[in-house]
Amino acid sequence: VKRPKILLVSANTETIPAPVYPAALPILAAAASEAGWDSTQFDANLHGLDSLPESIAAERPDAVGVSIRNIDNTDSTDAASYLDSHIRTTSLIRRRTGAPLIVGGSGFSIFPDEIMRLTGADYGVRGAGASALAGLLSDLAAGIDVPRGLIAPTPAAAGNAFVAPLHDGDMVLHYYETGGMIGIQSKIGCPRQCSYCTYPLIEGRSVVCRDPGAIVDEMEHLAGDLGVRYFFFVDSAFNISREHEEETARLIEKRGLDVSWGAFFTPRGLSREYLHTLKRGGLTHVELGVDSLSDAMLASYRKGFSAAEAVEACRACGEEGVHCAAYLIFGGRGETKETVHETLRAAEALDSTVFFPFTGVRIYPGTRLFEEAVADGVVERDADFIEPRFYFARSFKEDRCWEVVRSRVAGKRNWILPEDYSGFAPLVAYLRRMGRKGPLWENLLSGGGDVESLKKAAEMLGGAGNVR
Ligand code: B12
Repeated sequence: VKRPKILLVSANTETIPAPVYPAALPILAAAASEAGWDSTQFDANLHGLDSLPESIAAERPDAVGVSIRNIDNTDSTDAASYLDSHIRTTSLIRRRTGAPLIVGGSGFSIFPDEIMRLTGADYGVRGAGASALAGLLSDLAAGIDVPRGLIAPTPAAAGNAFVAPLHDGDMVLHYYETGGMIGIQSKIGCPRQCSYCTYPLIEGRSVVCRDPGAIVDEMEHLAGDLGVRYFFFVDSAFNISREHEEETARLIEKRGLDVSWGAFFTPRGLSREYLHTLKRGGLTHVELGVDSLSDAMLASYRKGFSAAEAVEACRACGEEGVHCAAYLIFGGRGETKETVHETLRAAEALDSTVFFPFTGVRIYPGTRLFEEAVADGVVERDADFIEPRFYFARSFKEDRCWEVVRSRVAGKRNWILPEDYSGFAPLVAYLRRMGRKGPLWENLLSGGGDVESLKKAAEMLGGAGNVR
């Protein structure tokens, strides 16, 4: 019997700050396989959207799944929207095949109704997609007339949210070469309360941890068969369930995997002991969602930790010899000249932490910030939020605080402003050509001005890489 086939398309073409492996595709491929379907993975970066018509003609799929990861770049200083490109992709698919069109993804999950309307997709899956896709494909193969629209994830979905991803070797190698890492998932869900954040909308608030054995099996497979030595845990926040994380790290160590990895962390509980255990299991890079080092602002964002805890976490990383980066947001609700200075003062003491400052907070419907922004008269409730809109505290703009930040951090190697990204691109490209893996931001600390001095700096850093 001929098995039905699904073409899985990653529509993402963004390559800044780095090309990001579409971790959804191998998961969806595994889900399709469980439902008795074959799959082919198509990646807009690797294969190019121009060749999508050929792939459709060659594969003659019985269904097409499109993964919509990004809607916009959430950068208020240089806003980009990807929506038109996604709509072009789905219309192209529509013109070339009558097969059911299924959409999903993290970006999709924030604006499911709007994207269903804009793409005219037959089916949409909000949140974790494996079980929902497997269920839908089984029904379609059985000839069941599934009503078009959003598929509500079944309550059982969380329980079997994890399948063993079916990686496409070419795709893994492409992203490992260009982006220096492969994304892997260890848990789904985020119970935290950050006022502006979409993660609970995408993944839900209840946390489901994946079996550590399965996580490490996947790493072992990617390391052994494809030579992947650097991973990024794509969990909303990695340190949510301490025992699970330590068990995973111990297992990596026990199996003797020669791998390094990074992840997003929240400062609370980032003790030296905990970091030490993770480091023994390969942790090299901690990326902290700090947002601010002013207690007033941390309370406004409902971050659930204090400025002192954030500073302590950065120090603990330094003391354990783990690279540490902190993301900051300036200009959110309640930001004033004083709170900006508080953050800058506290950051000054942390010269081995790399800071990535952003301004303004992207307002998403369904978040607490959305309600606050409406109440404050910053936005109209029924405005179109798929177009990026940002919350800026009035006094932040009036007091020209971003200029204050820029002038205070000018010349500091450990501050990377959004406008610096393009300047560092040659150094990053150079380090990648030398085979360096990982996020590389720790090397930016020693970067210089023009391309030549960047290259010299890169040479001085040596080719050994940050891979153990
Ligand atoms: C980890 C992460 C990063 C890391 C990636 C590291 C790496 N090497 O992989 C880094 C820091 C590099 C990063 C960068 C960016 N990110 Co980011 N990132 C995330 C995060 C936390 C997880 C993404 C992930 O990989 N999840 C795991 C995979 C397996 O899940 P998934 O892709 O969602 O797929 C599942 C479901 O969505 C569904 N699904 C997906 N596709 C499909 C398709 C079909 C047909 C079906 C049925 C189901 C389905 O099933 C999958 C399996 O369960 C999300 C937030 C979140 N919690 O989702 C933001 C998120 C995706 N990022 C976002 C953004 C904006 C960016 C940047 C543009 C930010 C910037 N200006 O730098 C860049 C873009 C980079 C790029 N080249 O694309 C936004 C996108 C929303 C938006 N506003 O557009 C998100 C949602 C965060 C947010 N602000 O809300 N990111």
